[in-house]
Amino acid sequence: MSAAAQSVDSRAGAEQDLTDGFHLVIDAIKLNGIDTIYGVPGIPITDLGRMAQAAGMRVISFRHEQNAGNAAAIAGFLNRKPGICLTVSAPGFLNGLTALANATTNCFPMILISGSSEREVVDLQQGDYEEMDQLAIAKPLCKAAFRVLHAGDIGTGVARAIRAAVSGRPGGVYLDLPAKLFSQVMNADAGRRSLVEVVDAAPVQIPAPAAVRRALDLIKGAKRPLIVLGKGAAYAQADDAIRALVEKSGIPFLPMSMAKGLLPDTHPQCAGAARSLVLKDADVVMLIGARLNWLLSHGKGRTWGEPGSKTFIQVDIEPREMDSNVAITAPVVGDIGSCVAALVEGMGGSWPGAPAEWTGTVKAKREENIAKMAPRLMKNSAPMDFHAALGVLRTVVKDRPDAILVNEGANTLDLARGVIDMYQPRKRLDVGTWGVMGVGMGFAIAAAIETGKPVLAVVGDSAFGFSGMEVETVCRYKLPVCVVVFNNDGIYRGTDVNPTGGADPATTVFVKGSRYDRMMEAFGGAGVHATTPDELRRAVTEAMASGRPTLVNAAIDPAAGSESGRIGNLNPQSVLKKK
Ligand SMILES: Cc1ncc(C[n+]2csc(CCOP(=O)(O)OP(=O)(O)O)c2C)c(N)n1
Ligand SMILES: [Mg+2]
Repeated sequence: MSAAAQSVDSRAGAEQDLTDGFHLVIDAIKLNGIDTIYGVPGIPITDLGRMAQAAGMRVISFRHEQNAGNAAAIAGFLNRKPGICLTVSAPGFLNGLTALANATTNCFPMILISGSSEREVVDLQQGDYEEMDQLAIAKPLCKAAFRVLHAGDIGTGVARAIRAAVSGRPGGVYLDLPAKLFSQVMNADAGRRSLVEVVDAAPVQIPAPAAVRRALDLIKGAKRPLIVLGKGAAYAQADDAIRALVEKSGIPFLPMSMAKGLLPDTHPQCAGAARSLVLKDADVVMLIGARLNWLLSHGKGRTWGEPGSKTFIQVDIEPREMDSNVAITAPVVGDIGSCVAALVEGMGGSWPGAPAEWTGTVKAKREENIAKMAPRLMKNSAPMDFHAALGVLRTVVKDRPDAILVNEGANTLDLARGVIDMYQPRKRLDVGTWGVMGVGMGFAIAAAIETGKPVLAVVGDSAFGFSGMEVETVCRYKLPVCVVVFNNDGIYRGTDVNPTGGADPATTVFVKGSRYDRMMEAFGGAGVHATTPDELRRAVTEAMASGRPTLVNAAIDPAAGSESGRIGNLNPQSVLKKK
């Protein structure tokens, strides 16, 4: 305890003149407009959660910290405000850490607040209850990490965490609050004055006019221009400016997974269904809030056609993103909203549209691919394959464009991404940059809490297993979440066999014919076992209309999936296996 706090403590008078660490943490968070905490209770933060609830915050208790962390992360993405995850020390902290690292990788603003043990004991490694040097462990996995030792510094700690999470490229922040901090007492007035209301937490960053002109000159000279919209463009909430840029330029656009819906997938300029063609043949590519990571084959290789055939423009808030994989000819550094607005303004009143020959080619390819897929989506077969089941969900989302779609799995993810059209921004939440399993229920719960809209979670049976216990949380908070488990008896498919012929099942298969629907029933929600597209349609339509927690066990042909969905090529191959 600081000397100042101690002296206040010793002359402690009427109780109402005092505050403590518990209340200062809550006051600091509330002062900054954050009204929800996702977490798991326990020593030393049980009372913090109770007091936060008593103070009018929503405190959503999960069954595992990783799911609470994923909820906080996606709340951050949806709101452009850091989502907060609250955990206990050591094991709870570590459980939350995967979500914090995933948030940082995906540029979602979140703050993981963990209680921690006695500094003096931890640092001498004397074996405290849940002993761990959490700050040191968190540091390399997040954007910034802070520890607060004195109650009077809580306001500063929370302010720094908020700024670090949302300014520049957003990311995860760790805030370490040792147990002793919570009961530290100080004068209430001084406490109030110590809090910081963060002004302009994510300041705009205006791009240099020369950078904007350089980019526009490239676009003007392009024969086959392409705009790639990334998750950063969705995060920016600059939807009108982005639409203006796309429509004024007439350039085909390709949305990355979580940018789907920024403009509707049915927009005449959407090149989603002609992805291979546009990546291969475009000559000038403008990336907006999209990184040239593995998801875009690093901007090179076969996907991108002839070597040297591309010129890149990149719009990003992070200057160091430029040239990370290939040379960026026209970097435009600034926040997406400011950059896109500057580009639109720079185009003036008489911008020539994209060359008609190119837009015509893209349109023809797109229509050809959509027509090819159509019959597969209408098959009324049992057992269902992925396309038959997804054809149903595609119409459900079309009827409820305001609903939020959460998606994870391998085939379940890759095929849903292609089949289910999105119509509104930030309605598709998925495994993101890491392709991580286990985000499903955390994302679904936060999406329901933060938006009040119905949520449709389309998840593989393996993916679901990583966070499935949270269906209890869905039921407890009575959330409008409909989970559809694509149950193909395993990871990628359910038909693998143990090569030895032994009694153990193959490594990728689960209990055959499992009834995940009964998990939801166990907690009072609705469970439906659907074996045909018609049964699936009925169940999901009813769930979306009623808002009742529902789990549909969609029985998918165990033979239907392919290894690793669409990214089987990333599996290393054994030379020996091929002998
Ligand atoms: C945390 C984590 N662990 C493991 C993996 C590897 N992995 C990728 S997809 C997947 C599950 C795929 O099976 P399922 O969800 O049933 O989808 P399906 O292809 O069967 O539709 C796994 C375990 C991962 N991506 N993330
Ligand atoms: Mg599966």
